Amino acid sequence: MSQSPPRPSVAQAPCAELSLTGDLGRPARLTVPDLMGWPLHRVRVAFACATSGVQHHRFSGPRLYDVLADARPGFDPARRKDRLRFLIGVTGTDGHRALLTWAEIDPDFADAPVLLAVSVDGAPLDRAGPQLVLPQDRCGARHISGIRAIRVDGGYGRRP
Ligand SMILES: Nc1nc2c(c(=O)[nH]1)N[C@H]1C(S)=C(S)[C@@H](COP(=O)(O)O)O[C@H]1N2
Ligand SMILES: [Mo]
Repeated sequence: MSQSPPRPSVAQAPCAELSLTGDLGRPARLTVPDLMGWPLHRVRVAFACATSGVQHHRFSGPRLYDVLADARPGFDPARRKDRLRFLIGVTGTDGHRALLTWAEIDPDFADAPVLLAVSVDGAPLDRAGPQLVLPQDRCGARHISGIRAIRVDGGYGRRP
């Protein structure tokens, strides 16, 4: 009688970690299991790629806004104008990078339903790392996979 092969242990399948840094009261290192602690949203997305045509995917994950707001960005939450100078830089493990503005995801402004996906098409992203999902984008280029860093930068308000 043959034995079934051992299941991969947690040690053999480490979770990717993303660093959340910048002008934040509570910077953090977050894994996909950590991200599952926020309310999860599901979305079906179609985006056009310049090289491979239209792609369809299902994603689930917390809203980027919820995760970043809990990291306490360095603005006065009562003053809406104070938020407008904040940028959000998102970087993948391969160095692919894009910027969002705070106002793009803020419910008082554009309120874009941007997600930090913890799964794609039903497959968990624990090992690959979370993926940025922007249902409002026609092009796929900002759907950054394998996110390794998010930096929130309010420095644009300083005088040159
Ligand atoms: N990390 C990373 N994410 C990336 C890219 C990349 O080069 N690196 N390319 C983007 C582009 S141009 C597209 S169209 C989509 C493609 O996603 P898909 O392979 O799931 O269809 O991924 C996006 N995310
Ligand atoms: Mo693309």
